[in-house]
Amino acid sequence: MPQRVRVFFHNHCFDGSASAALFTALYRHALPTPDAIEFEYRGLTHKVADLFQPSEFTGDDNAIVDFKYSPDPRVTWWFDHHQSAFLSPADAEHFRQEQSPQKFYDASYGSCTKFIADIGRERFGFDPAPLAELIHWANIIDQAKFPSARAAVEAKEPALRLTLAIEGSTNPGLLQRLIPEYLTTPLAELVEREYVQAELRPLLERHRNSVAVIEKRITYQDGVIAFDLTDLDQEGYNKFIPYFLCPAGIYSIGVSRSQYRMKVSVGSNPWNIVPGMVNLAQLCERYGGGGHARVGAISFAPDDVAGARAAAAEIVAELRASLRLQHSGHSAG
Ligand SMILES: [Mn+2]
Repeated sequence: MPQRVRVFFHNHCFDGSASAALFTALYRHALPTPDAIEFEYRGLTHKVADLFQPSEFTGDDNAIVDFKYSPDPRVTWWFDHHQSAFLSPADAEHFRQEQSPQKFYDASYGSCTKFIADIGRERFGFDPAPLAELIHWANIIDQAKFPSARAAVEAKEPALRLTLAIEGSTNPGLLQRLIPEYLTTPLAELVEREYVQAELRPLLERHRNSVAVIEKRITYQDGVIAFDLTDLDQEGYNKFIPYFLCPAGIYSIGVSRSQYRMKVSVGSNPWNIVPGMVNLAQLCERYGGGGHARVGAISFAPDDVAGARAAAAEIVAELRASLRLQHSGHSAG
């Protein structure tokens, strides 16, 4: 009877899929068996409740990679690097108590793929060198460490094309094919395969269209980029587009519409950091939103275009004023 291994991974994520591939290679190395091993890949998505369907843990081994911890005893392997890896303090305690030699957590890693590679080498004598390309790109993509906004938006590198397909595709068959092929095929060759190109063509067209639309709408003044897409269906545009179109921009504020909300996105240009940047999480919290220091967002009801626009206008004015203060040397520090 073949050994059945179920690998649960962070869906729609390059690092999640690369982690599933690294784990597959590590498992084959760590548990060599004369029997065939069948790997099954299941993508997991963040949502409000019921992250895991316990009925899904049906493998002889069940592994979770690049995703939250589950205390379910049927889960036999776990790797994660997210800040918020545990759904509850009880889960964190469960992980500490169990001290499993097959469950690993380190939030200092930029990608779970690199984490699995390093643990594999240190603990299991696994050689990740043949997968160096995959590890390299997972590390860049998961930390958004692109050399420029142009590189991020033009997505010419095979790994960035694959990311566009992985993040945008709704076809679960895509990653079920890609993950095992990562182990045998260079990314430049993978991206040219017809099943990848079929996903990529419409997504690339949508991506180019959103660059063109944002270019028409964009205004720039005093370091701040602003645009309004509330009359369009432009959900999920690439967040680096404003800085590609306007590299001098320090902050960008976009108002856009999705099925469930009006959204004000407040971001800063990773390639144009200035001293004394405003904390965007705190700024967004004042409007009931949140985020990180460098990028935040605020949600409004789907019909509250006026509220979203008013908040965006206030934020644009406040951020412009903060930069003018700095220029005139009266920074409050
Ligand atoms: Mn990750």
